[in-house]
Amino acid sequence: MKPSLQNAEGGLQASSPKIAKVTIEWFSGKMNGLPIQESVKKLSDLHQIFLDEAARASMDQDQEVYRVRWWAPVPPGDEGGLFWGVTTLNPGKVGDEYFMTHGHSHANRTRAEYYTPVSGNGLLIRMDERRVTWAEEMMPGTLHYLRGEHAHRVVNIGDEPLIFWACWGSDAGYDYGTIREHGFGARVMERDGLPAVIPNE
Ligand code: S6P
Ligand code: ZN
Repeated sequence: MKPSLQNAEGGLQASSPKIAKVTIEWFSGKMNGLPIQESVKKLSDLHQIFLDEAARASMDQDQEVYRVRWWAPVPPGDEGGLFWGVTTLNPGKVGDEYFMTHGHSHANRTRAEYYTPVSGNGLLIRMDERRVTWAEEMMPGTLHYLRGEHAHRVVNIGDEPLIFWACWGSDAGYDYGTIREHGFGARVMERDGLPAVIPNE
């Protein structure tokens, strides 16, 4: 017998389903409903991030590299909350280096995160606090648990946009400065037509 959603008076019970304010379209990375926030990173925002800065400076500065859309149901910094978002990272290269996110650590190194791609092909670059750096393949269906103390960056090594969902703590915060200053221990460059993870001397 199906559970009834109606109480004895014919009204809906207090626990009856409510329509969600936010819905997602899993494979396209679309988020519907308010309040969704958005950040767009163009080549102009990524100076000194790629190895060949002269190549980056010579490209169209308005070219979009990636876009992040996220739902912040609680304010940033709220202890114990969760954010849910999606990154769409376009294909492309600066010189021989594949398009990638800026990369960051969480300001609060105890706050972890999940990534899961739904479209495209990429590499997740992770670096621990001793600067030991490694890459994990990202493709639809892979699931990545990012320890709070690991810096993380995503590289698109395919020909299509790389779309991945993420869930992270509202009190994780961002430390971009360390990556901007010291970078990761490796870069992903095209060598003989294939992606190669190359130590960053
Ligand atoms: C947040 C999470 C992602 C990134 C996004 C862009 O903790 O890791 O939403 O913010 O992929 O990368 P970045 O390095 O520019 O923040
Ligand atoms: Zn993160």
